[in-house]
Amino acid sequence: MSKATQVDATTAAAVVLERCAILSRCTETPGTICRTFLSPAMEEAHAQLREWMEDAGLTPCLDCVGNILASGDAPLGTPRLVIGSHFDTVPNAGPYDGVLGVLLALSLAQAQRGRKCNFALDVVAFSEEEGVRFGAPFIGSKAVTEALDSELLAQQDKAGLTLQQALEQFKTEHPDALAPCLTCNTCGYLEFHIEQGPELETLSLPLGVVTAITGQVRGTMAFFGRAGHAGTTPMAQRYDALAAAAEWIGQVEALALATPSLAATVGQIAVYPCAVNVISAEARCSLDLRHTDDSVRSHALSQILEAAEAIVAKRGLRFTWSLNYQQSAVPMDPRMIDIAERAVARAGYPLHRMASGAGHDAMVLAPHLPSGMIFLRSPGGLSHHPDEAVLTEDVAAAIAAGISFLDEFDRAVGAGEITASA
Ligand code: HGY
Ligand code: MN
Ligand code: MN
Repeated sequence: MSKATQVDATTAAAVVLERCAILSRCTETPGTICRTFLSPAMEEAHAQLREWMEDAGLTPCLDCVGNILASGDAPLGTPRLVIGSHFDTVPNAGPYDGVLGVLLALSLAQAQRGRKCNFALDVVAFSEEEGVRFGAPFIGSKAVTEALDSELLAQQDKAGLTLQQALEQFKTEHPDALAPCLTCNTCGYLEFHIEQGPELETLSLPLGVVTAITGQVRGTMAFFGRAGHAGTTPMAQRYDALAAAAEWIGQVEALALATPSLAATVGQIAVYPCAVNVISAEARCSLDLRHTDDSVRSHALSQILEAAEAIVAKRGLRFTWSLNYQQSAVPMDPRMIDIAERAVARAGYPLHRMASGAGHDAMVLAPHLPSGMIFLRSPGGLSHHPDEAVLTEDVAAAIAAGISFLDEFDRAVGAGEITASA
């Protein structure tokens, strides 16, 4: 292993975990972890990340969607590798989803300092991956790879502010924030992330190399009935929107249980007028539907919409469906998979290729850059939960594999297998 690999990965792992704990205190809800897009908690995290990025010898730049891209010093034209992840969270989150990838990247930048090689290492922290505030995920990584379209900019948060207005407000507060973009000559993206599922733990493996990221559809299903008196309206004469939604949610779950590898989740429901003694007039449900095979996912969506049609026909109600987000399954770059596998093996860990059931910024970068992901085991397969965990020895394994990845990537750039984008 190279000189850098002598870096005591366990000591470096302890620093990464301590920093995860520090960042978990940048939260909108003291006592739990919640850090949403452009919130004051995110601003606190900006300050802390910039300090650590400068300590690692990088130059951090804030952009006008709240991403921070921290660049390593290198002559103009040097090919660049970006390593990072997101640092926003879901509500009541765990301490590792996203931020662990940013802090592992910083640990590698620290280990890389002063090393002479064919590429420069940049670290990125994306500001909005979860889609909590505006219902649309990946705003941070989308902003650096493509323009944010007018439909996305018009999405509103709970306070009725559009994304466009929120970005204008942020720009006013941060006039030197740059236009979102990757440094020129960026030729690769690597993301470390907790698996967030049970596969690696079931196999007793510390690391996994991701082959593809599942595609997903997110939307809102709204049922419309008629409000009525809970005491005087006979059961057979009701147009109960919440009862219709409940029937539909049960059918969504049954379909997913009957379709191998399909994941379907109704995570939100809003009811109107939401009173104990009033029959519901409206019930709006979120739908998150995922499968690595786009045709299976789209067939499942048709079945879910047909189920809603049958339910409202039977009950004399109506429904509307609005698609909020659609993303096809995305394969990782074969060269990055190969480099990651060589790195994991060189670091002395068993190899395991796997698909990702969770979405990640790498799926947004992949159409623009050779992209790869390395997963760390999730104890209990738990994530999007305060008990989300990661093992110190697995963080040390990721650091050792990451340092080997830098060596292997350096060889690949030197051999012309990966070149700087035009
Ligand atoms: O929802 C997801 O797949 C990811 O955690 N944003
Ligand atoms: Mn997440
Ligand atoms: Mn994540």
